[in-house]
Amino acid sequence: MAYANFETKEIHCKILVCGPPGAGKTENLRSVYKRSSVRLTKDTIYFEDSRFGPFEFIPLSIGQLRDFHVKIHIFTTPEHSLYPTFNMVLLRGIDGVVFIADSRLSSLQENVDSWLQVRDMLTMEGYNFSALPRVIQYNKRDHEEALSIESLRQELNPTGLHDIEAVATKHIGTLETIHKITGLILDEFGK
Ligand SMILES: Nc1nc2c(ncn2[C@@H]2O[C@H](COP(=O)(O)OP(=O)(O)OP(=O)(O)O)[C@@H](O)[C@H]2O)c(=O)[nH]1
Ligand SMILES: [Mg+2]
Repeated sequence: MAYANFETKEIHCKILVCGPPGAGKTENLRSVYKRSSVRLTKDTIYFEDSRFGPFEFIPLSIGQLRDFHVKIHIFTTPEHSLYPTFNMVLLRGIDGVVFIADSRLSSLQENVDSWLQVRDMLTMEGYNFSALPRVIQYNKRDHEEALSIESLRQELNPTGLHDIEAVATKHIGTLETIHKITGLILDEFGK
């Protein structure tokens, strides 16, 4: 749950970035980190070895909401993690979910399966999935094999969630995705 610290004037949100293997989760984090101006770590984070640990994580400052600083914690975890208990801990207190879909025709089934897995996993963790802020990103729009947005929407987004096109390798749509999910989380928080 997003929370406000009235002493430090900060709002913290936790965002899960998920999607099938190879869809571009790490590439998204790398791009968001590169494009964001306000960083919360002293040292540069390197994503060169995506297998450096059981999860990848970046903390960012995203801006102001009234007189509060909004800080977001974005993380992604490998689909078939060897650390189930660890994953369970990571999945606590999520405020919003970004699903990175691979736009290629050959990945369609994997996208569908992965999205269902995310829903089941979070439901098992006690979330009301349909009430959780969610954004779908159609990545790899530059790929010659990319399906039309209409087809992807039909398969992955029949209920009309917020969605966005991206080419993570060219930094297109990456930070916009994070802004979108953060906006949805803050709307909820405001209620
Ligand atoms: N053409 C193209 N390639 C992309 C794009 N985004 C990511 N890739 C490439 O797709 C491959 C997989 O990207 P990753 O970011 O490692 O995917 P991932 O979702 O982190 O994969 P796992 O960690 O294995 O689950 C890499 O070679 C990326 O450079 C894109 O928008 N367009
Ligand atoms: Mg990765």
